[in-house]
Amino acid sequence: MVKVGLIGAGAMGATHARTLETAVRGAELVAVSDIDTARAAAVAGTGRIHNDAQALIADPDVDAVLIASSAETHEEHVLACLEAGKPVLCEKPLATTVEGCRRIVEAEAARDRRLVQVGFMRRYDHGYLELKRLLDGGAIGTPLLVHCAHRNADIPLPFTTEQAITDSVVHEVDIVRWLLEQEITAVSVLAGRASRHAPDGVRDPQVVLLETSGGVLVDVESFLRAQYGYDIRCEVVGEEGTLELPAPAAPPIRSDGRHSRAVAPGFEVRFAQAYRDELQAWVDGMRLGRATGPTAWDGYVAGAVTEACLRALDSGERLAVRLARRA
Ligand code: ISE
Repeated sequence: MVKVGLIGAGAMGATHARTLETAVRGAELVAVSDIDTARAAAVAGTGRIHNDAQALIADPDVDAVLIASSAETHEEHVLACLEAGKPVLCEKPLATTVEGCRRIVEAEAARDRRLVQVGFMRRYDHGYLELKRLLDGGAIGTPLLVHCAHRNADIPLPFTTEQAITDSVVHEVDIVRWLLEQEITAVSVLAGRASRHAPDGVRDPQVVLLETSGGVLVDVESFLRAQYGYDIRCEVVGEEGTLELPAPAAPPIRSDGRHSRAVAPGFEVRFAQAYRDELQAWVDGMRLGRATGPTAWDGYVAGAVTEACLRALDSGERLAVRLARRA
C-alpha cells in the first residue's frame, strides 16, 4: 500500500481524497494538512491531521504527497518533497513563476530518480486519448488547426483575468503539446467585450492564439462564466479531415417537447474518469518504481507559455515563447 499524504483540503483536495479512497487500488490516505484544520478533518477519514504542510511531508508514515493547496504554495511544497526524496503529484500550476518551475526541474534533475508528476489530468481522459490515437494513426492526415473552447459555468471568486490563463487555459497549453507533440513557439491574447457576469474589471471571455513549432494554429476560447455548464471542446482540423473531442455520453432526454442532453456541471464531473486514472497511474508508477505522466519539465513549459500569454495580454502583441535548454 502506498501511504499518501494530502496537502490542501479545498474542493480539489476533497475530490482527490474521495477518489483515492473509493476508486484507486494500492493506496490509502494516511494524512491531510490544510490551514483550516476543520476542513482537513472533513476529508481525512481515519487519516492524521497536520496543521503544517512541512510536518506532513516529513511524516515518516507518508510515502508520497498529493498537493492540492493554493498555487502560491506549490513550489515550496514540491521542493520540500524533493528534499525528502518523496514522490509528489502536484496540481497545476507547478509554480506561479517560470523561475520557480525551473528551480523544481533543477532540484529534481539533481536527484537520482524522477519524483514529480504534474496534475494535467486531461492526458488520462478517454476522449483525448482516443483523439490522440486517431491523430497518431493518420486518420485526418497532417494537423493544421486546432479549435478549443474552455467554458466553466461559473468560477468561485476571486478569479482574475490572469488566472483564466494560468489556471484554466494552462490545460489547453499542455494538452495541445501532448496531442501534437510540438512546442508552442508564439502566443497572442485578445479580450473583447466582457460578459455582464464577469466582476468589474475582469476580462472574460478571452481568445488565446497559440502557434506551434510545426506551424499549427491553435485558438482557445476561455470563458469562465458561461452559465450553462462546463463544456470543453477540441477540434483538430487536418489535411484529410477533422477530429472532435467526444464528451462522456449523457443519455438523450425527450421531454416537454424537447430532445436534449445534460451538460456536465463542473470539471470534477466532466473529468471524473480522468482524475481516477491519473491517480491510479501515479500509484501504479510508484509501486512499479516507474514514474509516468506529465513531468516537471511539462509543468515548466506550461508555465513559460502562460507567462508569455500574460505579457501578450498586457501588451497586445504577438510574443515568442522562449524555453530554457532541457537539462
Ligand atoms: C480549475 O482549476 C481546473 O483545473 C479545471 O480543470 C478548469 O476547467 C478550471 O477552469 C480551473 O479553474
